[in-house]
Amino acid sequence: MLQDNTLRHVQSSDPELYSMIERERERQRTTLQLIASENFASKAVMEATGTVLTNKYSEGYPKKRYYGGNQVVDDVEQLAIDRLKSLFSAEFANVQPHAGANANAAAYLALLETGDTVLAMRLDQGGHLTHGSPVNFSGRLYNFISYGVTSAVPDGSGERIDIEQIHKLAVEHRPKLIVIGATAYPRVIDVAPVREIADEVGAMVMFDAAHVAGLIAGGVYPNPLHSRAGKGADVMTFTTHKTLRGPRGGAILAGLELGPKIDKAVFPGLQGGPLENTIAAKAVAFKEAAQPDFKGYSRKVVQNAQALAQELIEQGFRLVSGGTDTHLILCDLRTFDAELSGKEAQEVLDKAGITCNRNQIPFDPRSPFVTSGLRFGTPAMTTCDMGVAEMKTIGSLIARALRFRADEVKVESVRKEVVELTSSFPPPAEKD
Ligand code: DSN
Repeated sequence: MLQDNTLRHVQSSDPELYSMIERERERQRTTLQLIASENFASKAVMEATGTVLTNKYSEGYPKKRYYGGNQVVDDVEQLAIDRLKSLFSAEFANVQPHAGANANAAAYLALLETGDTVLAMRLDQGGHLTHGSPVNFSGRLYNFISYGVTSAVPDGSGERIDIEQIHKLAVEHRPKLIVIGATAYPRVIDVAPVREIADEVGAMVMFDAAHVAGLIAGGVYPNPLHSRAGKGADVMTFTTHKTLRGPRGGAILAGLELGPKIDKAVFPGLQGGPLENTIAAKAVAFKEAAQPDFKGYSRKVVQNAQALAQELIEQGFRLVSGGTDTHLILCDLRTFDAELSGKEAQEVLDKAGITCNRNQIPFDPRSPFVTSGLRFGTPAMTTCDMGVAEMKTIGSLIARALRFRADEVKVESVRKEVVELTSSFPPPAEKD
């Protein structure tokens, strides 16, 4: 059953905006959401986001606020902090960052001085803007040196993070910080060899777990704070809305000794008043992620990604690194059709109701705006209860739409099948 109209006040006071929200709701329930960084938050998460907590100013931290009236808000934020520490077995947590980029900015502010040297992954090989891009604050304020992945090899064992290169660059540049973690890297990243390199050169390690935080909570990805080989990352930053399935936002985890520096960097260093309604929704999401069924969900996310990967390979696509062990697939379009760019493929798939994003592949000859790749992810459709059979269907629909992209009737027939498929797998907010 579809949800009741819970937006009746928006509908009566602002019909123009209401119709836009309804159009987006329609889009989300009638198209396939395959953007690797998206998910469907639960009704409880969405309800908490829309509560009276949005009315409160609470600069500072629990029991150390700059405004009165924060007795209840203190309890809410402390609950979120405690649940988060328990979820990741961490000594310290800050739940205030408004986004992943803010979490990274705060971590840099806590750990670095302007001009310090940092090693991080190249954006065009899977990193993130905040990992030192020259158009981002990170690249302007700090001296980032980039590492990448190894070359592709036919058996799929290439395109892995180049640990030898990290070692060489670390010895040469003596960074203060090594950042690991990525936004377009399909394989598990082992923190142990990076920790070893960092210890050799006296650097700290930050793991950007924006994409994989939910997989870590769900037990299908190693916790970077606790490397099996000994000490893990010093700091872990992440977003709460991707695989973790919470509200849009960020968070930071660390050992106790870095806690005060990180708190100071988030506030007053970077942000003003925290969004306590969002922090309440984070608390809901952390509780949900601690339930046994979240482990099953996380396992399915990876199984589904592997099933979709297999189907795409069978349809003639090359996958970066030969496949995936996470929620994410990076697809090289050139073996399927050398003329087809990521930009065109994304536009065709949009028409077919299949939402994904174009992405550069390692050593991409095309620009970041055009690209030779597409990135797919399974967190959102797994939340809708899709399984391996649906992933096979989706892989063949992707191939059909792209193969027959010049034929509008054929693309439209894929669109109709997508509507049919999604009607049996509604997002959680559309259910009872
Ligand atoms: N926008 C995120 C992603 O799609 O991976 C990164 O910030």
